[in-house]
Amino acid sequence: MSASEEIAEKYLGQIAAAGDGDALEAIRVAALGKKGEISLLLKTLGKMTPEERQTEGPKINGARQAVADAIAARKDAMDGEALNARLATEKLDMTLPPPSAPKGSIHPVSQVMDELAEIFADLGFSVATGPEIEDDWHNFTALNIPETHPARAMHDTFYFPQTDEGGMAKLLRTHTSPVQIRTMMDVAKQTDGAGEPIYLIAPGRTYRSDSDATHTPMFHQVEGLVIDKGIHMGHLKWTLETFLSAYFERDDIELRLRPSYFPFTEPSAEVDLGFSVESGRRIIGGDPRGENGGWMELLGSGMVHPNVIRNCGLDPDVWQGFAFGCGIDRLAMLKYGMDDLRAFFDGDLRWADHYGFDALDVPTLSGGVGA
Ligand code: 2NL
Repeated sequence: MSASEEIAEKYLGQIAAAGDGDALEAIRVAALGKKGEISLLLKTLGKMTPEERQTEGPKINGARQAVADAIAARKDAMDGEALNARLATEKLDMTLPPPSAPKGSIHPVSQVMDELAEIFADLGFSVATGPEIEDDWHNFTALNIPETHPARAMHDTFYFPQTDEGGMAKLLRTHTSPVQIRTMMDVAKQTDGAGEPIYLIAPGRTYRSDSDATHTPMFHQVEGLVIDKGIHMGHLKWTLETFLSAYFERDDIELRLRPSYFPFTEPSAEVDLGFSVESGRRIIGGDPRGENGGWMELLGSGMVHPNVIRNCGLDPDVWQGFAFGCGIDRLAMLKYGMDDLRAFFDGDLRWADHYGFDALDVPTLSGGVGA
């Protein structure tokens, strides 16, 4: 037996006897490592005569290959044994709960929209929706907004480059009022101008070319509209008080109406909500005239302008009504305590987890949390 064959024989014996992966690795280093016995033997080939190399080369290389193959085979066998051992001893406990899967949550804006729909449903209002891409007529003209009004300016409203077939400017609605305009026009059409009572809220996405800490280019608005006979400001104030008491879950809500101006209402009123401080925290309700109490502006409202009722094909001498508009994002911030409007639209899951509502455990006004 040549020297290389003897060396190979020795290592093959050790490999067969190796008890674990560490022992096998030690054998590999001793034989095939940088300073391993077989590696050193390979280096001697360089100093041999061509004849010697021709006979010794294949032997030494053969030894190297045989040891390398044996190590690989032994390693495979060890892995197989380890797997068999695990399969024989380990058990799956099928009664353990599964790992939790990522779960979505209800966005606070959607939650507030649901709450609004529920509160106003109790007052006999239905929910109306309409297109977000509107035209000049439904968004401005029908609402008695003059051609020269600043809200129509390019820098306040997102206009589309093309007009519609009739040459009318197309835009992203700046409020949900066009939904009410469409509803009133439909009612006028269906009743041949005779009209019938309308009680609705129109929640949805609205757009204005505006962006800072308190304004995002897309925001959510809810508008309310009542059209009936003999409607007056008293109905408006009672409706808003009833709505806000239910929404903020307080029976001591106070409202302050301040004279204002909107082209689509006359008279118009800005509505302030009274707040006070309870145990160091600012809360809606309580005594706004007390220490640290005050008023915060919440919504705009008024009696629907006769021109608007007429523009929709109804007779303002027969039908009167009130309307109001309010930011939903702001309503959510006040009730659930968020401080930065921009976070509403960042899509950060950590924020949603913190403020969002469990999809399977949504608080409802009728049932409460966990109902
Ligand atoms: C505000 C003011 C308001 C309305 C919206 C309205 C709609 C029709 C007719 C008359 Cl179809 N009025 N909507 C009325 C008063 C105020 O919103 O400050 N919103 C955030």
